[in-house]
Amino acid sequence: MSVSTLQSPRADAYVVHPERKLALYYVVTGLIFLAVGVAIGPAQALNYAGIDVYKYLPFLKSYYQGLTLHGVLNALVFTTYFISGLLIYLPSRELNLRPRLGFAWFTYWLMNFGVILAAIAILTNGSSVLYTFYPPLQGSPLFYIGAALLVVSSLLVGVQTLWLWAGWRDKHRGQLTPIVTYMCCATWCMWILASMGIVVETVFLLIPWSLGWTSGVDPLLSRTLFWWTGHPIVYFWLLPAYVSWYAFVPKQAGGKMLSEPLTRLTFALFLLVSVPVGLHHQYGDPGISTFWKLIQMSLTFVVALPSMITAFSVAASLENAARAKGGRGLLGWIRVLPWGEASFTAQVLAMVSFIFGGAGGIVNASMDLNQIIHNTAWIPGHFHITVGTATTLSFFGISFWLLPHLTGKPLWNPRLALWSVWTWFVGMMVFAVGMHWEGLLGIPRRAYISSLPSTVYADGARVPMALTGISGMILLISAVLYYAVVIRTLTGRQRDLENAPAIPFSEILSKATPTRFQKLIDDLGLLFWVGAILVLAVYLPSLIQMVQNPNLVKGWQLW
Ligand code: HAS
Ligand code: CU
Repeated sequence: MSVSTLQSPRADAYVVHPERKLALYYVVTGLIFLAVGVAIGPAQALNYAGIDVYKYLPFLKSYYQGLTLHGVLNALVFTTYFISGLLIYLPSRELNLRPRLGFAWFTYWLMNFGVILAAIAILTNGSSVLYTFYPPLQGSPLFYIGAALLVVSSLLVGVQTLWLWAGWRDKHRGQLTPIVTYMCCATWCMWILASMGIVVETVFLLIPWSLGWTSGVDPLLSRTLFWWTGHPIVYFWLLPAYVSWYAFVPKQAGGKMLSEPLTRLTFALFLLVSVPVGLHHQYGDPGISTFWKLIQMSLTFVVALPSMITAFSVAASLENAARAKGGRGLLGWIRVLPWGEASFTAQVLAMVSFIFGGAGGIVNASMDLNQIIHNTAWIPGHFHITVGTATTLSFFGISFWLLPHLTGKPLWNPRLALWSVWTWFVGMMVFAVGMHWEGLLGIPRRAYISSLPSTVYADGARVPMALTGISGMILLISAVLYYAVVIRTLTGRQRDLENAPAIPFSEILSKATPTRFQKLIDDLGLLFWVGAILVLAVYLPSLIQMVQNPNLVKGWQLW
């Protein structure tokens, strides 16, 4: 693969940087899918308030069709587009190298094709299998082919980014990879290792099964392969937000990234230990030995460490910025941070939500506590303050500078943008309180409870149910505000690419030097293989046992 170096003095214009357009298409397409997914959200929240609005939504055949659309579009589709655009664009700008555009656009259209197939399958009510698509629920082949294409095209974006990096390394032997590129490439390497489970599951088990080529499928084997990917996918969603928290938010706060070596160590740890932990989603599954569940539980606690490092180092970089501006006191410095800036505020509120999301994650990971909350409303409570806020609100914050940067059009109504950010944060926090609480009262997740008489589930749950319903309304308002800002920004007439906001790369307080250790963790290929060996070591014993004791079932369509 050849890469061309860009030397023009007009380094910021469209002609010189056609990859801007690519990133813009990815990001905007992702936001369009999110708009549809988010629009269904209030109906989900009202369900958990005991109010059934599904009967008024004639285009949805069931609660489960709505929930499938909501989960697939928000958690799988929006994230993959946004991340693909961002994580190929940032390294290409930092390294000043252009990706192969023909191939890059092919990948974009392949992703669209996959999503359209899956969308047809869901919209025609052929695949209300929810975003985890556990067998024996059986969707249409289009759904699984579409999902596989979505994953494969994201992998192709990753490979293109790694090619760019390899091209840079060839010309800069002995140097450490620039930090943003390092973070992006580590994320892509992690995703390549992570996605193997779902690729094997869809290609070898689910597609042949849904086409009727095999007599049945083993639910346990499929679920295990799913969670091989299903846990680390959460870091595929989180790490791009971390890229911004480490590399851009300090600059937006008026400060610097604290420590480059620590940042690199964090991402190296994620590459090593994100994947071999998926069994913490299967503590309740029979047929997997407790020994391997405990090993993966322990590794789950290890993978929380780089997030704890992140909490301290990002907070320190904010404190540093605030004190340089005259902030005083134990916590008084927080006041002088730029709370008037929507992009900054979105991301810091996303961080605050993640303090609670992360704490809940530790509860989930503890095998004994997990028994109390597994499959209850607690779980959606957990993931709306992780992927729904830590990730999504960070992406909103990023979009507030990225869209003007990519289009040359100024952000429309920054005040409204700020309102959208606060309402999203408040809405999600209230939702999380309501759902965690409902979960503790034993209300199951993914249940059409509003169709039942309230005496079945609502005793003692009135307050959390009310909170959940209210949060859905707050989030609806927030989404309207956010999309008003996005649409008016994109349709604005004024365009000045040359003076568009630059990518807010932060300066670094403590830079990494090419010591032996730093060179070692700069070798992402080596870390990838060490990570792969660890994954195989903790998964193969369970997988081999499942393959040797197949328990095939035919498909069910319960909707
Ligand atoms: Fe999770 C279930 C465990 C993180 C998403 N998780 C889910 C599901 C989703 C999800 C979608 O062990 C549901 C899947 C399904 O449908 O069944 N999760 C964890 C653990 C972590 C964790 C240990 N989860 C995430 C992230 C997600 C996510 C991130 C999305 C992006 N999760 C579980 C488990 C289950 C689970 C079990 C299965 C439960 C079951 O029974 O089904 C850890 O990675 C968390 C570590 C995080 C921290 C917090 C660090 C805090 C930071 C913020 C700092 C704040 C600052 C602000 C700097 C230790 C970095 C300062 C403020 C100023 C004002 C200055
Ligand atoms: Cu997990």
